[in-house]
Amino acid sequence: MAELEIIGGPASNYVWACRIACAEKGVPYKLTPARPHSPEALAIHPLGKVPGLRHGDVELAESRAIMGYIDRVFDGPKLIPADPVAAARMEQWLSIVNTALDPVWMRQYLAAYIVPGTADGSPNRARIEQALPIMQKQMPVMDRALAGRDYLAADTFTLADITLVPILFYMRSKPESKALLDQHANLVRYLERHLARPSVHGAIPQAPPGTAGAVRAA
Ligand SMILES: N[C@@H](CCC(=O)N[C@@H](CS)C(=O)NCC(=O)O)C(=O)O
Repeated sequence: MAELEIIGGPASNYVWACRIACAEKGVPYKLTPARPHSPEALAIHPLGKVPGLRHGDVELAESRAIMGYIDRVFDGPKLIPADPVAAARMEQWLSIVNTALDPVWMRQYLAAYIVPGTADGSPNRARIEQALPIMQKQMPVMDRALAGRDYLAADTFTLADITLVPILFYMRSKPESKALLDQHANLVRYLERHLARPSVHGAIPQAPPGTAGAVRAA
């Protein structure tokens, strides 16, 4: 079978998620670091985002599509539950992570530190202060969802967990989000548990997004 290639810098939470999916399935892959909007990213993603996937003649963009493909094409543990109700719950939580959490926690809050757009390069306090009240409402929701549970959506590690864990990891890296996270014991326990998973641990980013190291090979 053709070699699978993941395109995107290893610091991207979504690139990391696709790498976790590969590792869970035991699929070897080549990582081709690339920045968003680089020719490599634009060659696959219509909007120039990362990650992208290449596998023989198949080219795919968007982490959900990429991870779904990996899950269906390769043997190994199912990352999308076979049970329709569990699969639907997984989609529900994955959608919440992708459409509600990532835009605020990563694109707004974390980005205010790493691509602040301020004249002197200091963190963009206005964007941080805008994000925090939303995060203060969302974090308890996620914490309650994990009460007494090891996984977000099913009895097994699914695409919902694979997508959430990298985002939670980044929330530990900045002061306000770390303080907020530390108030949510279920989220902290969940993050610690899954960071120790070999598939997750093996691809922990060595450099923050937006830095030169973020696109060097891991
Ligand atoms: N919905 C996309 C989101 C991917 C995404 O936001 N990637 C970021 C890097 S983590 C990116 O390429 N950002 C550049 C941009 O939005 O223009 C997915 O699930 O793959």
